[in-house]
Amino acid sequence: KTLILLNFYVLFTIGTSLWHYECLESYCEKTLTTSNTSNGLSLSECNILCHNGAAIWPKPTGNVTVSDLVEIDLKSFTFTTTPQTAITSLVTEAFDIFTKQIKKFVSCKVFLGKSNAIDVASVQVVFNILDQKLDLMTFGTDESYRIETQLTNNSVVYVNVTAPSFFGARHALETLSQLVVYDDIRQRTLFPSNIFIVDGPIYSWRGISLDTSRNYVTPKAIKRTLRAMAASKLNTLHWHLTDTASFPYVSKSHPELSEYGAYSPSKVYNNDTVKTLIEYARVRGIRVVPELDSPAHVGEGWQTTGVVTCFNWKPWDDYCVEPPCGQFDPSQDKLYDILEDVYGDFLSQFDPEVFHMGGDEVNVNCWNSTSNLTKWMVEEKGWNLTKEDFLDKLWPYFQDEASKRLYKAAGKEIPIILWTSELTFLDNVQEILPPSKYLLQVWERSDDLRIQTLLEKNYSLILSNYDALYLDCGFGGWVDDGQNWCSPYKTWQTIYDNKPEVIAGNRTSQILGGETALWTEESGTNSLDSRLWPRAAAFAETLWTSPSTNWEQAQERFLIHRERLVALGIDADEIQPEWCRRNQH
Ligand code: CP6
Repeated sequence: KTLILLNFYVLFTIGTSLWHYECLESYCEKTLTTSNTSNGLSLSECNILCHNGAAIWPKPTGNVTVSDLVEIDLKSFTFTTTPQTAITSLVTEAFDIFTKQIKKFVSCKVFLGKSNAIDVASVQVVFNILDQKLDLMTFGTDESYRIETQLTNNSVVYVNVTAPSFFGARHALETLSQLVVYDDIRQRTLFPSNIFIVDGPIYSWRGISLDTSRNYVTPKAIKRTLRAMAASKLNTLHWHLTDTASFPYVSKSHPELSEYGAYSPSKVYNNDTVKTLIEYARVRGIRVVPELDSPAHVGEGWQTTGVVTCFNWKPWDDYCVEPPCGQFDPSQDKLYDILEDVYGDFLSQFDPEVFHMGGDEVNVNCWNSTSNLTKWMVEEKGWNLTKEDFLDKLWPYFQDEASKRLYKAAGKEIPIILWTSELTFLDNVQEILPPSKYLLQVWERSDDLRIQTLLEKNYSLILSNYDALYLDCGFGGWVDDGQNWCSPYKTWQTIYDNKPEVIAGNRTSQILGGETALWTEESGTNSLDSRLWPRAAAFAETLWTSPSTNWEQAQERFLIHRERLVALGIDADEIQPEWCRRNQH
């Protein structure tokens, strides 16, 4: 009897602790203190502003006033801008995206307490974009904007958007799209006629790193990601295009790389596809930064070139961190000729202001087991076959030769990004990788003291610390021992609270920004949306706003933003029962 009772007790307590669910709290009153309530809003109007109109994601960094809802005609949005300038077509396209987007966003059950008969107003957006030429996101691009409205005799709402660049102006459109409200009890669209918003990002590099080598990701899925990025004001897609497992990029000069290296003739990114994706990104304020990872993380595709060693060697854990193994043989002169060609293909297609050369996870034993390479090291170079000489001499030799060819292909010294590695943690790293020429992307844990050392050595950093920002973890078990290789699942709360200021202390100015990363050993087209979203949007606010508060103060808005992503056709993951949102109104 005691046993049975104990059993019941255990089952009951486990059951309640696992399944007891509390809806996330409303913070309406807190929001309204920053809104102008002079027109005497009723409680249900408060809910509208709180849950829709004032739920801007990411939260603006400057002053926000949003009030005085009027009924508007959703089809009446028009815009004016200085005519016939270089960026007119960009503005037109961005506005087109905006008008389609607001139709998708305005759907929520709301009840407007007051029933004032107000005229149906039209909305006229006036753009004042200071730099009329800038049509590419760069390091220095000012993405700030300012929105001010004027209501003329209840029939036209003028929305003045002032921005230093097109990229700020398009962010203003994202913000405006989040202010449209649909009262689906009286079936009318509402819009705040009194808006004053000053906003701009704290960190300039706000990205997602996407691996399309371990599993192919369809261009359609990448477009969904770009839409979600734009809605969250993320501005950088770091495209980890190739790795040991596959080479899906169709190189103009070396088409054999994808012929041998793609998973199938259809699982490639040809020139047209890449061009379309880059343009799709650009009008949404997103730069695409390509990565050609080497000297490790190469293999499939390079079969006919003879410049890769250790390819698919076994046992793999003697020669690399994950199968299949593969690494460039730096002693091969023709390696650098091929690299120059392929870098040229990437550069002419992507026209990036910075190039990602990867550089992660080199295995010294792979090089040490390659006899023609060790012979060359000893006989031609007079180096020793010690770990020091592999790290201190051979690897820098490769990096030097490869970067010279990159510069040659670019016609200038283009800045380079490298992942942190044993190379970047050498004592004399500044001589090998001058901080004026190299940016480092950190994937170590946020509490790794070597990050401080890099900061002291004056490197500018992009944060992708794996303890918060690696989103690849699925159900595990892709290795034959059944081990789950990805690090544990990161909650959006962990991601939101991953503050660059805490990591960098008084050297925050050296943090360019950060990227959540999606490695695709156990993800790909089918899981892309739910791995990335809404979690990548959590980090978008951390980077844009640099919030002084933690996730608890953001959760209400975050839930609403998740619904916007769903409205944009993104299969963002669920994070609470739908019941909770319905009962907030
Ligand atoms: N592939 C490449 C990977 C990883 C890295 N580079 C990786 C390492 C550790 C974890 C997850 C992914 N799969 N090219 C590291 C930068 Cl936990």
